[in-house]
Formats: sequence, C-alpha cells, structure tokens
Amino acid sequence: MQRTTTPRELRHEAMAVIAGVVGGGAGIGHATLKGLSAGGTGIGGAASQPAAGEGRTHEGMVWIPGGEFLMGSTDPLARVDESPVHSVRVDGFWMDTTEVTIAQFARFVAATGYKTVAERPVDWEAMKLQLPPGTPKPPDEQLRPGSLVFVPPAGPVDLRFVEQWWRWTNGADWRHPEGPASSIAGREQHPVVHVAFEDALAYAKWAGKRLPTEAEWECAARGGLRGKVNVWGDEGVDPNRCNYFQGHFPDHNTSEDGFATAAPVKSFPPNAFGLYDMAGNVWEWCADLYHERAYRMEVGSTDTPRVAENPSGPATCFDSRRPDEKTLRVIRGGSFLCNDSYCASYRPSARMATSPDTSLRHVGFRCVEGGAVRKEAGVKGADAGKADDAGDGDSAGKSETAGAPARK
Ligand SMILES: [Ca+2]
Ligand SMILES: [Ca+2]
Repeated sequence: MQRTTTPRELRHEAMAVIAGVVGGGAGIGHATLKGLSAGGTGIGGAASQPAAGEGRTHEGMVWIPGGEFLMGSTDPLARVDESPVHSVRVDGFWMDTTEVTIAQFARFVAATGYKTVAERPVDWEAMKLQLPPGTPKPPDEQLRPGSLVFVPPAGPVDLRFVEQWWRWTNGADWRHPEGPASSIAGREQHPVVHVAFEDALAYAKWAGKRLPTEAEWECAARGGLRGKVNVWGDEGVDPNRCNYFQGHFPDHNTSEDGFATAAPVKSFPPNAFGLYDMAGNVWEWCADLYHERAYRMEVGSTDTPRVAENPSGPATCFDSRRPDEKTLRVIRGGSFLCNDSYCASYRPSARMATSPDTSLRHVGFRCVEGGAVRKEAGVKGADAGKADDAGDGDSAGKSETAGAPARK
C-alpha cells in the first residue's frame, strides 16, 4: 500500500521547511515538519425534503436524502483508517452541487473584505509554539504571505519526500493559484483553492451554511450506492470519470482527462445525487477532527457494533504519522494529483488529515445546510469558527448521541 505518501503539508510545516529545521521523523507530516529531512513513512431512509426556508432557494444545492449507509472500505486500495466498515445513519441535508467556485468566493470577499490565511503574514509567535523547541525564526521575507504550490519535478523522485513537488510560494493565494504571476482570469468556474480551514468556515458562515461532517460527505459521495469502491460503482477509475492524475506521479502528467490541475466544476459526470467532483478535482474540507481510529471509536465493540447516528467525528485528533498534531481536520475526495501509484483518494471512503492553518493548490471545499449533527468537539469547532477548540483527552467511548439539531 502507498500508506504514507500523500501530501499533507502544514502551513507551519512549510515554515519549518523554509526555516531549515533539520531532524528525523517517522511520517511524512513530521518529516516535513522537521525539515523534510526524513521520510518513511445504500441510502435507505426516506427523510422528507423540507421546503426552503423563507428567502432561501437552495440554489446550487441538492437534497441528500438521509438514511443508513455503509461508511468505510476494505477494498485493496483502502487504508487502515477506513476500517471498520460500519453502518451510519444521517438525517437528510442540502449540499452544494459543486465545490465552491472562485466566482462564489470572490462574492464573499467583495461583501466582507475577508483576507484568507494565505494572504496574511505568518504569525511566528503563534507558529513557533507548534514547532520543536529552539526552532530558529526564518528570515522575515519568508514570513510574508504565501501558500503551497505544486511544482512538478523534472524527473522521477522518491515519493516519501513531498518537498520535491510542493513549494512554499510567497504571493500564492486564491487569486494567484500558481503564485504572484498567475491569475484567476477566465477561471471563475474553477474551485477556489489555497483556502485554509478557517477560510472555509468563514465562507460557510457568510453563506448561512456549514461544512459537512465526514459522514455526511461520504454519504453524499456514495450517491445511494451501497459499499461500492467508487462514486460511480465498482468499475475502476478512468479519464472520463473524474479529474485525477494520469501518467507517472509527480513528474509526468499525461492529462488524458484534459486537465493537469483543477478543472472547472461540472467538467465530469455527476454522481447519482447530482453532485459533481466528489471524486477528484480538489480536496474538500470537512468539519471533523481527524482520528485514524475514528470509526473503531464510533462503533464501539466489534462484537455488537452499533449504528452511528449523525456522527460528527471524535473529540480529539490523532494521526500516528504525526502524533504531536492535535488539530488536524479531515479532507475528502482526492484531487487532480491523485494517482493509483500514490493515494487513489478519489474513492469515497478515502480519508486524509490536514492542518487547519494549511492552504494548498489542490484543497477547496463545499458547504451543506440543514441536517443534524451530534454536538461533539469536531463539529463544535466548526460551528464556533475555530479550528483548535477541541478538548483534550482520549475521546474513545465518548460517542453518546446528543441528538442536537444542526445550527442551521
Ligand atoms: Ca487530470
Ligand atoms: Ca472534489
């Protein structure tokens, strides 16, 4: 399996890179954090569709019927954090049919003056608290605003070392996807990228929506198909299905699907629920904290597994590849960089963890509205618009259902 080699750069990891911090590490994340010097590492229910609220039309959204579905996968491509496959029941909800586009995000920024994380200078005082003690402060020019841009290497590289294709780029942000010399002209229908978790939350709040829980996201991606490998069924991926990476990753992209990077939304067929790009194009932020044993904690004893009701993720975060990280959030769906030799994360069950302060060329989001989520830390954090307010302590066993309705 290609378990350890998916890029999950942190903004502060990027700072560690440019700070020249050197050290060892077991997982890609920590290898990156410590200077990139070491790698190694069917919907059944029939919830009725509510009428749109006063003044709301749910334009650009589709109703996702609630019900019970099988979450997770044991397919040969699946990773250990996708197990166990378990029954989950979610209430119905509205979901954006596409990733949030540049045009939509531009309207939000025009209305609010919002500045994304990538557009702000790096707060070294805050960042150094997350780095190994004694990490030297990078030169001031390297604390200027920026983001991580994919730059393909000239030839084949060791896939353990993500710095070979991810480059910290001053001036890269949602208006400048490839760096300061690039622009979004003509790309209004592309998904917005270089958005950190709090940027996605800010947009969602402005739009009167929220980020999906991981369970809602997977339920929606599966489109009512039960236990299938891909959002279209069990057939393998091909260039007509979604925007992913054909060729030899990361140095030679043959772009048989027509797109070397992000594609305009709706460039590929929708799933059975009418949702576009739930496989590939850009990754999508979810509300939940990432925990690699989240499913096992959710279902409790495997002898008498219980059906998870509107789960909102664990109260704490854990990723054994970077065990010091406490605020990692889930991203879903894979991206234009997914390749079978690397991560195959266009599968609806694939999970990935990303630091909330990180923005990347291939990460965006979409929003939901309505539904019901349990009140737990994962969603509380999303609801409060903060990325780091999850409580400490092992959350195993804390999966009691509160039955609280969603914020909206
Ligand atoms: Ca492609
Ligand atoms: Ca996507």
